[in-house]
Amino acid sequence: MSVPNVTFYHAPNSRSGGARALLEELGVGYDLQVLNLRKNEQHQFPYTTVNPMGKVPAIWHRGELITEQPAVYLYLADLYADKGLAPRIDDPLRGPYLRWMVFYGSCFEPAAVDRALKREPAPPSTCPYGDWDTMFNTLVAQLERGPYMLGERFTAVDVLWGCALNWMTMFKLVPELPVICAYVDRVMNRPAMRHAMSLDAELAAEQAEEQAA
Ligand SMILES: N[C@@H](CCC(=O)N[C@@H](CS)C(=O)NCC(=O)O)C(=O)O
Repeated sequence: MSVPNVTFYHAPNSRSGGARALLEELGVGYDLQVLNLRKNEQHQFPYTTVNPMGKVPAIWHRGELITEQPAVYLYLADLYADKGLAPRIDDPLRGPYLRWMVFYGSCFEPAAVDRALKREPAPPSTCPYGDWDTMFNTLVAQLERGPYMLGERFTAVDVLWGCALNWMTMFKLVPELPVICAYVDRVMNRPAMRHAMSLDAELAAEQAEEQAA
């Protein structure tokens, strides 16, 4: 059954880059709507009527809004299930797939932000990620099983983590452990990922030129 294209709201050099990379990995059509974050378009009409949070990535599809990176990735990979980037519900890998998608948003990002801002986290028993070392060591142990997050199988969760760890290591927000660097290289050097990154660089250059004009 053919589905209508998703409308994808994107800004270059932002968290929506990974969602675009997933669309490229899936090899599907999408209607691209570009926002210029430097012009604050995300907090102005008409985008405020699309996503009142003023954040990207966002998707509109079949009259509904999808936001938050793990939800966007889960939605797209399931929407195009025939592309094989999401373990199905009867696959034993479905559980770990969901776990690592959600771990990203509910443990890793809050921990990385607290750490980057040198903020005192909540006590481990109430903190959503426990403490940095436990969270980070849990992530590293999973990556060490490799070559991908779920083992031999490349899935949408690798697009999320590959892109995130690429940024985080670049900005020294996460230690550049050999296992992390090797994982990032493995994911980011896939042809579709490289293509998505070059599309993003083009968009960023266009926006920079516009700004300078
Ligand atoms: N919880 C959101 C966070 C998205 C987010 O923070 N996006 C940033 C781009 S990296 C953004 O849109 N910032 C624009 C702003 O807040 O003004 C998600 O996981 O998708």
